[in-house]
Amino acid sequence: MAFAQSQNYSVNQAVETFRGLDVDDQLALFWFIYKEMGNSVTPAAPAASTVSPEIAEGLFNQVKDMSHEEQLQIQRDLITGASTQTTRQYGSLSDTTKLLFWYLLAQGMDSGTVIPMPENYQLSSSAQKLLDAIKQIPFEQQITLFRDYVSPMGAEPSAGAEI
Ligand code: 45D
Repeated sequence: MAFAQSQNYSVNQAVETFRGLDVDDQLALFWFIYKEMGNSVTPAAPAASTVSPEIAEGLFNQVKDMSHEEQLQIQRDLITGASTQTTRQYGSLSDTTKLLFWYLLAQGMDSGTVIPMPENYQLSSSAQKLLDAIKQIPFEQQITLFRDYVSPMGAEPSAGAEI
């Protein structure tokens, strides 16, 4: 389909397609994106003024200490928008801090503190197509895409209550 080759590739369209995938397929695709990005993220970091590393790390440290099953459940809950203490805390972060949190999770998978991808996991063909398309868009637009993708995840902190 022209989607992947299109010069006028739309970030919004990609985000919509991403969200339309099965929850597990979204997680797997996000993981493969992380693997593709390699070390290109670190240089972008100083550009950010709206990121709170301590807050992202605080939430990540909570998740790191949970069982693998709970870690996976939390990531699925973030995508589906289920309301739990963790997803409400996530919902109170700035968009860039949310992105940093996901980045820390992926690094945790690399270092063994977060549940790893099953071996030989096969992306669905629609997820694979989207991955191929995302690889072709410029880095700045990729960042916008990922930020738009993670921004509405999680749940609203409830008013007047503890998070
Ligand atoms: O058993 O300006 C499956 C900052 C199947 C700095 C599974 C930045 C079943 C400021 C569900 C697949 C660094 C924030 C298991 C910029 C099964 C700034 C598990 C940029 C186990 C620009 C799947 C940040 C799992 C960027 C657990 C660009 C999958 C960050 C988990 C990009 C996947 C972050 C995860 C990315 C993917 C993070 C955690 C791409 C994370 C991806």
